[in-house]
Amino acid sequence: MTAEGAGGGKRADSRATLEEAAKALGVHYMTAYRYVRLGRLPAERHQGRWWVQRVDLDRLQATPRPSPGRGQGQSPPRWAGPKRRMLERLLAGDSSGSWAIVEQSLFGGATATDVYLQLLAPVLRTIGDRWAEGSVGIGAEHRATAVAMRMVGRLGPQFARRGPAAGGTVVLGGAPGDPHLLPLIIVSDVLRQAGMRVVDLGANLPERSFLELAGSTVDLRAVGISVSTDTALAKVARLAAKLHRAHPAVPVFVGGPAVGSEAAARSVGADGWAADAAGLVQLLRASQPPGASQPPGASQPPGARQLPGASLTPVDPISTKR
Ligand code: B12
Repeated sequence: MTAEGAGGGKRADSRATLEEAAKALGVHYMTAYRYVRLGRLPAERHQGRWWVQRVDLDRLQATPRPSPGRGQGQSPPRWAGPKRRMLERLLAGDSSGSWAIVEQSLFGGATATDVYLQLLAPVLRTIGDRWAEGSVGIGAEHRATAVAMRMVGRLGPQFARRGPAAGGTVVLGGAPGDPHLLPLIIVSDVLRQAGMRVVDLGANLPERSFLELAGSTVDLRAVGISVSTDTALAKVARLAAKLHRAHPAVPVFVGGPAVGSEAAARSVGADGWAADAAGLVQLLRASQPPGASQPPGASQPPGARQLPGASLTPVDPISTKR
């Protein structure tokens, strides 16, 4: 432990910097900072640094973390309360109330990926279902979406990973004609957190631009197309066929609410499908051995694109012809 000033002796041992506290707690500095902001770890700021009392640090270390669960395996009931409250706050258009639920979840040990996949995405789907059945109006749905956009913007930096990303670049874009942007931000953040390099092309990209941008990506590893609306499916089939022609060795993955199964993805010519962003991470990991980037121009016969959990039917050149 170190301490500022010339206090020395007892005083030097009685305090720790927030960096030291984070290390002692085994958490990232930003997590420790969040503890301070949420009042869980008392701290004082001196000369630009945060200091905590050793006794407060010991107390926090002795307290079990009220974790809502980490990663994929947590039990749903732990998210039931946060989901219910998030639904209520989003439908009320309450930005700060919604963000408070996110902070509480992070504080309780959830990762930012958990917040996306266990909290935000399911709640947005509920809002969509309620809109479809007529119990939520279009105004409330748009207002909730605006709040969700702000939350995703605030969470974004948490997904940044230091160090080089291995194994090529994933190009991810929304289907032509499909305005849904949130799924792209969420999926690309989750891929980044998993250590992958992602180019997020955003929503509703014209086919030609999609092809150009994929073509100019030197180390293209895979292409992901997000499809939320059924009306975009025909364009996705066309785009997938063109991507296959231009990049025969590069798998094209398709997902989103308009593609609810592997069979549906297969019918638009995809090489693989996943129900959510975590599934896409698995698909990508399985599609290429770690560290082995595809040599440019390397080609495999279409039938050899054997990916676990992926659909493997080669693109039908007739039904998807230009
Ligand atoms: C917010 C929203 C909007 C916003 C979009 C704002 C924005 N900029 O993003 C607005 C209000 C603009 C909008 C408009 C419309 N919407 Co809307 N919208 C939604 C809503 C409520 C949430 C979308 C969202 O962000 N979800 C959160 C994300 C993270 O979840 P997700 O999309 O399921 O993504 C996960 C997986 O699917 C998967 N995934 C996603 N992409 C990919 C890609 C790959 C490669 C893989 C492997 C996996 C994968 O991983 C994600 C994370 O785990 C959904 C409801 C829903 N079920 O999603 C409806 C929904 C998508 N919309 C729908 C509709 C019908 C429309 C409209 C056509 C309505 C209309 N008649 O005007 C319009 C679009 C108009 C047009 N031009 O086409 C329907 C689509 C139904 C369908 N199958 O066609 C939905 C499903 C609502 C419903 N239950 O009916 N919408």
